[in-house]
Amino acid sequence: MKIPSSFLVAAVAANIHFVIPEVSAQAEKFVPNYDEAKIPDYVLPDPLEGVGSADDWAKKRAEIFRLIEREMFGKAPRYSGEKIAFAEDIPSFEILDGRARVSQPLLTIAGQDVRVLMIQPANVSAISAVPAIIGYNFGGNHTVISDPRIALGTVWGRGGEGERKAEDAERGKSASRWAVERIVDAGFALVTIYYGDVDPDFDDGFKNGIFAQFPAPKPDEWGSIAGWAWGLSRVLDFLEQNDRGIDAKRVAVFGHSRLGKTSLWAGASDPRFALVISNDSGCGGAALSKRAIGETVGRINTVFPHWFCDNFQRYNDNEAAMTFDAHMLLALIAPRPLYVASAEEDQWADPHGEFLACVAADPVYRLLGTDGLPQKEMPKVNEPIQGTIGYHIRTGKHDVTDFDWQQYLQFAAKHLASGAGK
Ligand code: GTR
Repeated sequence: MKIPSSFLVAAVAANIHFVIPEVSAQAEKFVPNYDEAKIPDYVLPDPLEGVGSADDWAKKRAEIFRLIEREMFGKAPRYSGEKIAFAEDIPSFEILDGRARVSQPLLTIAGQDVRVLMIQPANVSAISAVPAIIGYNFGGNHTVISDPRIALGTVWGRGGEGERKAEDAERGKSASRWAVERIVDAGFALVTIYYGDVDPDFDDGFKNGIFAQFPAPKPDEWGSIAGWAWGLSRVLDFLEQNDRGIDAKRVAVFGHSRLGKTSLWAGASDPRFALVISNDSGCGGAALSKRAIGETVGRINTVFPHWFCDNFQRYNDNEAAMTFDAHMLLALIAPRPLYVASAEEDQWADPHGEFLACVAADPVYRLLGTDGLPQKEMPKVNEPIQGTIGYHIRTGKHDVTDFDWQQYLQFAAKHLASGAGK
C-alpha cells in the first residue's frame, strides 16, 4: 500500500504527544519504515514445533506462556484468591429509558481504589445472568457516558504531570468509543475501569498504583501492561465472587491500542476470559514484531519503558533474536474466540502484521478443533471475516468506532450465546 508522506508525518506526530519529555529527543530520531519491500527477512517460530496432537498442546502452551512472560510482559505476582473488598457507596440508577442499570462499586485492589462502572441490561429476570464485555477506558469512567451521576475520580497525565480531579466538562468525551446502547441492546453488560486507577501510565519506577504494594520488578517481572492485565483478572474475581447479574464464565475482555495489548495479555494469562478482543493493538500486541514496520520494539521500549518487562529491551533493534512473536501470543488464547481488528490509516500499528499474526496462530486453533481464521488472504477494508478467530480492517484512523462494535457484538453473541461459555 502506498502511503502519502503527509499522512505519515501526521501519523507519527499523532503519537508524539504521548511521549515523555526526557525520551522525546531520542524517539524523534526514530524514522519508521512503512515500506513492505524493506521488511527484513524473517522466519516465524512454529508454535506447533514438537506438537504431534492436541494432547501435546497444554505442555507446549505452558512453555510459550513462560517464554513470553519472561521476555516480554513480565511475571505478575501469584494471587492468593482472597475476596476482593468493595463498597457500594453510590446508588445505582437507570439510563436508556430504563433499559440499562448503572452501578459503580468501589473495589480495593492491592491497596488501590478502583472504581468499576457497570452498565447492564435492566429487566433481566433475577435468575438469568448476562454475558459481559470488560475493558479499561483511557480517560476515566466519566468519559464513557455523559451523565452527572458517574463518579468523578482522579485522573493522571501520561507525561508524568501528576494527578488531578476529573472534570465535569469531560463527561462523555469518549462516548463514541463505547457503543453503550448497542452493547446493552445486544444483551451484554459493559464493565469498564479507568486504567490509571490500577496503574498510572507513566514511567515512575513503579512507585504508584498497584505496584506500590510490591517490590520493584526484576527484569523478568511485570511492567504496566502485565499490571493492567492483572487488574482485569481481579475485577473478574469480583464478578465471580458476587452475584451481580453477570455470568463470569461469559466475559469477553476488550481493549484498544495499549489497552488492546493489555486485553491480549489478560486473555493469555487468565483462561477465565472467555473471549478476547484486540482493537488496533499494534506493536507489542497483535502485530508481528519481526516485520519491524511502523512502530518497532526499540521505539516502544524507548518511549514507554514501563510497559513491558526489562528483558524485552534485549530485542530493541534486534527482533531477529526473538524466539517468539505476536502469533504465539495470540495462540495462547486458543481455542477461545479471538477478534483482532485494524484500521486502514493506522499504519503505525501495522494492520498487515496484525492479520499475519492471526494467520500464523490459525494452525493452533485448528489443531484444537476450531475453524480458526476463515481465510489466509488479507480481507478488503470493511469486510470482516469471522471464524473462531475474527479479523477486520476498517476505513479510518486509530480509534474505536461503531463499526468495530457491530462486529465485536455479532462475534461475541455467536460465541457467548447462553451456554456457549466454557
Ligand atoms: C502510541 C503507541 C502505540 C499505542 C498507542 C496508544 O503512542 O506507540 O503502541 O499503544 O500509543 O495506546 O494509544
